[in-house]
Amino acid sequence: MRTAVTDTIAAIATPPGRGAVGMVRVSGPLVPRICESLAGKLPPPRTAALRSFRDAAGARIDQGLLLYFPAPNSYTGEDVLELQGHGGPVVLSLLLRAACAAGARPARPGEFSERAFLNGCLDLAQAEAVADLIDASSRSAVRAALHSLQGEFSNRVQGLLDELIAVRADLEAALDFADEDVPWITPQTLHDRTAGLVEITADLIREAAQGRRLREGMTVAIAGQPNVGKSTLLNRLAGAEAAIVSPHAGTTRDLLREHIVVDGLPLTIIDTAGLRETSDPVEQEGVRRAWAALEKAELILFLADDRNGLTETDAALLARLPPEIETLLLFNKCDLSGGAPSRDKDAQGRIRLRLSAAGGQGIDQLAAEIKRAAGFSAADAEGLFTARARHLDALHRAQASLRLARAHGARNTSPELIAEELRLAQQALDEITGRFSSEDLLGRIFSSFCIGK
Ligand SMILES: Nc1nc2c(ncn2[C@@H]2O[C@H](COP(=O)(O)OP(=O)(O)O)[C@@H](O)[C@H]2O)c(=O)[nH]1
Ligand SMILES: [Mg+2]
Repeated sequence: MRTAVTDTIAAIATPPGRGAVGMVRVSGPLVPRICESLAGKLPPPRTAALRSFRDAAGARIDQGLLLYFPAPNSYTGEDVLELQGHGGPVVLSLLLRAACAAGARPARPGEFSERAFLNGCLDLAQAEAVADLIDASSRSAVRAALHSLQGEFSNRVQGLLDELIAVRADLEAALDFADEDVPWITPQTLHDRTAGLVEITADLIREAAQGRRLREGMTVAIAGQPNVGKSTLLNRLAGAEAAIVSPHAGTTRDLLREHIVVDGLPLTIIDTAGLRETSDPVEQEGVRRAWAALEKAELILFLADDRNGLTETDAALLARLPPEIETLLLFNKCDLSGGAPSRDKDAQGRIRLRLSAAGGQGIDQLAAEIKRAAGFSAADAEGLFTARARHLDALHRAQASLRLARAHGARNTSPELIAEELRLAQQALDEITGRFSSEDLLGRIFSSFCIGK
């Protein structure tokens, strides 16, 4: 926690460009002095006052509303001043310059939120949710970011930590008083409680993974031989004529990317050139790019023509796809084959769907499978919170330690080993809320924020 008084920072908090209103925000101990210099004496706390804003030489810059939030009841936990003027870039930069002439310095990106974190107004996961809310690309993402900002994710992590700390305390007590023959915690209880912790962590990981999808989306690549209907499928999913569709094989050469949202899940769909041997150098380059895109995708939609089923060429292409990436087998043009839309699995357990990209039959089922592959269920989208790769990484490390603790317990190994794994699990969880964090991590997180936030 920060104890020393810091310097005073200022920034234009509204986006660059022209707007009806613009805001300069100032935070730190010099707020009273800066207010005096720019806009006269401090107004009553949290009450809007109409003032003239002046530069260091006393010349009027603008007229607008002034708001004062005394510490600690402000966003940063410090004295905060907000000057709401007219939203012109020159007006706002003159105001910022006047604030700096009176003793402030320009804020770094995310520095207001960093101060809020350091002063204990927000934990790290909440501060990150501020940025997520600003960057949210869909309604569900907004709602989830707000849940995280209000502390729902942090509270879940804290609940897990509370139980973990309780187990550690009982175990440490048992270790300290081992000679006194007091049954502080039986091996069975210890095992049951660590097993319980593993379960809670697994639930949290599942929900956090969904929250991460909401924030970061998923990349889905469409692959297959020429003419099977890849571009038609892209257009169908995007609801627009994005890609050229033609009966002429080899039409698509460049990668085409469309950003769409399916029930709140943001997706980047990539249409690729049909995979085949060709002597045309431009098409060859398209095929090379197609393979490169498939390597990087998080889900592959492999299309085949339902009239032919899976041909030998299809099977050979499928065998070349990266095995670690989930692939859905789509049998397209079911309107021509006469087959009804359907879903089943092949011998390797891959999901097979029969559909028509042109007619739209079976597309709902495809959307449902894409959501499933993303670990996304609209059913609990209401209670979702946003999460980041960093959070998932910490949860996975905590889970690995808890599993080891459980395994040690089952094998009756020394309790010291269990205690050590529990300690590591706690340390990983503390990274999420920032109770245990390095300067380096903080720098990385806050530098990705906008200026003035
Ligand atoms: N009848 C029918 N035709 C389709 C369907 N999907 C695509 N096509 C047609 O198949 C041809 C090739 O489609 P296109 O999307 O360009 O295939 P791509 O080469 O895989 O991108 C075009 O004439 C499309 O109109 C479908 O579901 N039903
Ligand atoms: Mg195409």
